[in-house]
Parts: sequence; structure tokens; C-alpha cells
Amino acid sequence: MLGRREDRAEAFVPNGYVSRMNKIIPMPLVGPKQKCELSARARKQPIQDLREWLSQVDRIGELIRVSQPIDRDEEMSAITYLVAKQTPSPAILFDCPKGFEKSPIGARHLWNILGPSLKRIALTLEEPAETPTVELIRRTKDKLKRRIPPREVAQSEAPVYENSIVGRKIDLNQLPIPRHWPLDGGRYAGTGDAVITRDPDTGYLNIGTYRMMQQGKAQVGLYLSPGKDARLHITRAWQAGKPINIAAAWGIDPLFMLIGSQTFPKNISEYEFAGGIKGQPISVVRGNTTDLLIPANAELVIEGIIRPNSVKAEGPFGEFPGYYGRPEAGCPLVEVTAVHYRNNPILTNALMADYPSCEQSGFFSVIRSAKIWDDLDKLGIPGIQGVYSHPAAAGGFGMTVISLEQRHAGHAAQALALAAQVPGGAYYTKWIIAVDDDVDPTNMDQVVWAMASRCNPIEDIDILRNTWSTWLDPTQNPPEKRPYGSKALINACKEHRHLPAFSKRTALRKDVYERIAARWKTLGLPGRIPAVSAFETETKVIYHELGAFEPGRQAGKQKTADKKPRPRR
Ligand SMILES: Cc1cc2nc3c(=O)[nH]c(=O)nc-3n(C[C@H](O)[C@H](O)[C@H](O)COP(=O)(O)O)c2cc1C
Ligand SMILES: [Mn+2]
Repeated sequence: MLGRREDRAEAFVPNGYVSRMNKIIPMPLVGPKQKCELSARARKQPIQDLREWLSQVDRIGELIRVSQPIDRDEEMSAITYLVAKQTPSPAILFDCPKGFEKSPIGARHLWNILGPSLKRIALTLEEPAETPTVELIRRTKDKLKRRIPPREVAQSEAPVYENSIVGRKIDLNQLPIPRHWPLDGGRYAGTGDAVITRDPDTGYLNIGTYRMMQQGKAQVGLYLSPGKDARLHITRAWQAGKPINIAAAWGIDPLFMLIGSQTFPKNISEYEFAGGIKGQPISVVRGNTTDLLIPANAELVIEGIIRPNSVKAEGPFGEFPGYYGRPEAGCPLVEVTAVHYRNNPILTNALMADYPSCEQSGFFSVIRSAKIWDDLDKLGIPGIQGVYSHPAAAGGFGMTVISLEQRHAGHAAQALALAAQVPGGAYYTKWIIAVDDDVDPTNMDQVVWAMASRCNPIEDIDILRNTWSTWLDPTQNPPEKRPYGSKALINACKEHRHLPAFSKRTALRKDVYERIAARWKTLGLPGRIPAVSAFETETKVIYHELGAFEPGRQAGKQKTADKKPRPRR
């Protein structure tokens, strides 16, 4: 479970995070299919589609297949809610949605896709399953700097075109679209999905993960928070009196959900960042009834059109903070023009709930953290040692912790203000906390210790008002006040002004730690020696702000140092 760091046995080592080596999971050679996938993996071939992803997840023992009939209404979500609270918490493939045994499409359902499993999150990001958390965030952050444009393939080469239904033959009732929560306003398709729209101004293709409520045989509603890219595209098209095309992949390689749920620049396609993570272009194929490029290896894709000012009421829906959102009077209405799917397509579902049952919680703690860190890197903010969006904070949206090596006066305050407002971190977040580099941002025990011992609330808390938020924040009341939010910036770093005088923390000597580590087992001590993030050091605090670069001329010492006669040369 993500909240329990001890399960991951990893060390937070400031200035490098060199910790336990990644173990490669041994993979048994069973059957010709796996053999072929193994050799692909040996060539470091990235995962090509959801089915390959599932076989890798199966190999690490994190896939459960339920073959008994399960009701798509509340049962699948209930099982997911409960399994997500277990450790380990496998992904669940429901092979037999109850009542759909004779459906010509034969769709299956995947739930608890990533859930709280850091192993599955790592695999999705093309990293070894055992990669320690901060290292995984750091590697992902670096990969986000690499953009690779998608590669268009012919329709004949695209698995998603195995089957196509267009026009009046479309009947979404043939799909076991599920109801997640008892008071939901309808059934929701494409929760763990990738919605594709083209920006009417620049033509770039956006990928966003947005839920869709079934509204009819060939109609779905699209819920879009203020400021989200598809919403901006639709608004621009409607301002020009034009319809807008849309496609949605409802069964995807989970990487699309990771990328589709982060805030990227509003003029660069998310396909390029997904390619960057894979280290290879994403295969895309042209739509049949739209000019959009859709993921060629998706399980099921719908294409559709949103006509000017066509809206319909939708919701409520059990949302990421763990509360129902309010019903929306008018959500863009998609008329579905085509459905393409692979044989027995697997639909990807994302439950929104309290932690750890919220699908986005676990992976936000990695990809959102990486995105914020990448944004700070781009701005050239030095000394950042780690960034962490805590998964329990409203689906990972609510809190950002940054660990930094304080390098100058005002550095922590600057990092806090920017982390609060960079594109990757601005939406919803209420608590932004800065800690020093000896504090592991992923370890709440350490963060709370820093807040309680290094933060002086009257000095160290600032508030930002009228910030980017959502109608889904239950605390903005009366609801008419929404969708604005506020943010608290909490400086839990040692007070920079008094760094040389700040009380020294108690820490073990490294050589003593190592001596004990060497004898841990023979002393009969339990388990493994715990990792420690700070050791006693002799290093003096260098404090440049007094204008004195010379050794010895530090705060507190200045007077005596000044009195000493200069040595003769
Ligand atoms: C499973 C899941 C479902 C989501 N559903 C919605 C949604 O229905 N509406 C919405 O505005 N954002 C939703 N989000 C959040 C958006 O994906 C996220 O804000 C993202 O930045 C949107 O992409 P964009 O920046 O390209 O607009 C969801 C996120 C996840 C992980
Ligand atoms: Mn976007």
C-alpha cells in the first residue's frame, strides 16, 4: 500500500537517491505467447497494448480474473472498492459481465487497473516493477522532457479496426457500461479512458481522461471541469458556430490514462509525451467518421460529433474527493458516429473514491509529482530533491510536498509559490509543503515531523486566493462560490534566516549505522535494517546572505571573526 513506506524498503538519500538496486522479476517461460513477449522485452520493446500490459501484470502476480457473472451495476465497483484496500491489491479482469453473455460485442471489464500498486505504475511507465518511489518519480520526470510525435499506421494495420459499427447500427446498450455508485445519475463509460479532440486554433491533438455518461443508444455526455483542454476546444468551436469532432478510447494501455490526466502545455499533443515515456512513437490511425488520430492498438474507440450548443444534464457521479459531484445542468452531448473494437474488447474503468480505492490516487503520486518536478526544472529552480503528491489527498490532487536543498534567501518561498501554480500542480491543490533535503517527501511521518518542528505557523504559512479549482471541491460553499479555490503554502524548512543557529537534528553517525548494519542479522535483530535519510555530519552551514563568502564569516561568528587579526603573508 502506498501509504506504508516500510513495504517498499527503500532509502531516501538526499542529493542522489541512490538506493536499493532494482530487482528484475524472473519471468517463467510458459507457452509460445509469453516466449515471444519475453524476447520483445529482452529487446527492451515497450508495452504495445493493454493485452501485453495485462500479461506483464499477470507475470508479477497482480492480476485476478473473475469468470463468474458479475453485475455491471455497483457490483464491479464494490469489488474494486474493497480489493483496492488490500495489500497487495491486484487488477481485476471481469470476463463475464452478467446479462451480456449473448452480446455480439463480448466486452470484458478491467477495474483496479493500477490501484495502489507501485509495481503496476512502474510497469506502465516502462520501468522495473521494483523501482523505489522517488527514483520512479525522478526517472518519469526526466522522461517527460522527451517528446516523440506519434506514427500514423494504415487502417488495415490497426487492431482497433478489427470490428467497426457505424451510423444507425450503433447501440451502446450492447456494452456493459457500469454504474459505479448508488446515487450516480447514470452509467459511466470511459472513466479510465483517453478522449481526443483537436484544437480549432492550432490543430494539435489533445488527450484528456474525462468520464462519459451514457445518454442514449448512441449518445454520451462529457463532463469537463473549467479550464480543461477539451472544454476549451469545444468552447472555441461553438464560438465560431461550428460542431467539433471527438473520439474516445474506452479500453486503453493505462499509460494513456496517466498522460491523459495530467496538465500539459495547451499547444502540444499528449501523444508526444506518451511517446516520450515509451521511447517510441505511439501508433495512431485516422478515424473513419472524423479526422482525428486515434490509438491504433486501443481496445475500443468511439468517434462522435458535438453540435453547437448541444448539451444535456448529467451526474451526479461519485468523484475523486470521495464525494458525489453536483449534477451539471448542461454537459456537451456527443452523438456517436462510429464504434471500433478489437475482438472481446477490454474496457478500462476507473473508480473514484476515498483512498486507496480511488483509481487515480496511486498513479497521481508518481506522474503528477513527476510533472510538477519537471515544471520546476523547466523554470530552472535549483536544489529540488523530490516532489510528492500524496495519494490520500483527494485522489492525489490535494497536496504537494517538495523537498529542497535551501540555496538562498527566499528559495523555499519561491519553490512553494511556483509548485502551487505551475501547470502540472495548480489544479485543486490545497496544501503545498516545502521540506528540507533531509526529509523524504514520500514519507508522511517525516513530513509531519518537519511541519511540527521546523514550521512556525505565524511566520511560515501563506495563502493564495481565487485559484484554479473545480465544482467538485466540497468545501467551497455555498456551491455558487465555486469553482475557485485557495491554497496554503507551508514552509516546513529550517528557517533560512537562522540556518547556522537552527537547532541541530539528532542523527546517527554513518559509521555506527554501517557497523550495526553489518551485524544486524547476527545480533538477532528483526527483519532488515531500516533506511535512514539523515546522518550526523561535520559540514558547517555556509550562509552567504551576510555578504561574506570568506570561510569563518558566517552568521553568529562574524563579530569574533572580524576582531581576529588577518594572518600576514
Ligand atoms: C480516471 C479519471 C477520470 C477523470 N475524469 C474527469 C472528468 O470527467 N472531467 C474532468 O474535467 N476531468 C477529469 N479527470 C481529470 C483530468 O483528466 C485532468 O484534469 C487532465 O488534466 C485533463 O486533461 P487536459 O489537461 O488535457 O484537459 C479525470 C482523471 C482521471 C484519472
Ligand atoms: Mn491537454
